[in-house]
Amino acid sequence: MTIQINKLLTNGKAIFLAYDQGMEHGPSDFNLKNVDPNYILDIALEGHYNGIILQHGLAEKYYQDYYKDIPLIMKLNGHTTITKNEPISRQFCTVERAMKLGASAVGYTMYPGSDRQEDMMVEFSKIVDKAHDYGLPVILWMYPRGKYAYNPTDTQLLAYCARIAAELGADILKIKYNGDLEGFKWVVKNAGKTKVVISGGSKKGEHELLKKVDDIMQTGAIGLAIGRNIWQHEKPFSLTKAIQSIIFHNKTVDQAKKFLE
Ligand code: FBP
Repeated sequence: MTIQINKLLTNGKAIFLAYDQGMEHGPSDFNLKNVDPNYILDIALEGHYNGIILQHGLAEKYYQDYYKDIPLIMKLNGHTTITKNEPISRQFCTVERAMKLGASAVGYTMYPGSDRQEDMMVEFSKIVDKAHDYGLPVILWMYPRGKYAYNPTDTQLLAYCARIAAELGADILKIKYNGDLEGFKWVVKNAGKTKVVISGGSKKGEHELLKKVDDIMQTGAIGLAIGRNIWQHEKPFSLTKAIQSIIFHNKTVDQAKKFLE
């Protein structure tokens, strides 16, 4: 069956809004405004995001008809920072439940370098098998972590992660940018036909963030899956427009900054 990926893209590029940090990091990421999922969904809708990333509980309670124009990317696994064992992110939402709740894609986090890496590879492969039966695209978060990830930002390791994503059938790979612009082209190359998006990371200054977006768009990545930098910002719509101007309209960092004046 054809994978319905075009719904997630604008001219082959994308910006997704991530909001699974409540589980991944806990409430320390939030304030009184952004703790409310409706605040985030409004940013996604009015900011014309290519998708909103949610866990199934929030999707069920908040992703109502009103928001149906934003494609839902359902995160199928997750972990918390409460326990401190060797990194593993387990599946607790099925592809079927994701579809019932209106998902246009499913997402899964893997920690290459963890003692439990193979468990996640097997679990992920079953998800790909099922999701692709329904034509649902699969996004794979690849975050090197754990006892064998000696240097998680190493370019060759990130390229290895990209290759694993391609070989396991991911349609989109979500990975962290390590700041090595030339080297990262090799990472993207290794992903083959798997499209690459970059995660935002913790909140940074506007110039630093826009420069990062500008850099990653030169590596062959198709865009971003970003969370905290947007919904922790006091002007999320202006910042969204600035980032979109680089991703979709090839604007420079200085031109993009005009949206923030
Ligand atoms: P941010 O842009 O806020 O970094 O979100 C991207 C993301 O991948 C989220 O989907 C996820 O919750 C978080 O980062 C996990 O980050 P980490 O595991 O590095 O703490």
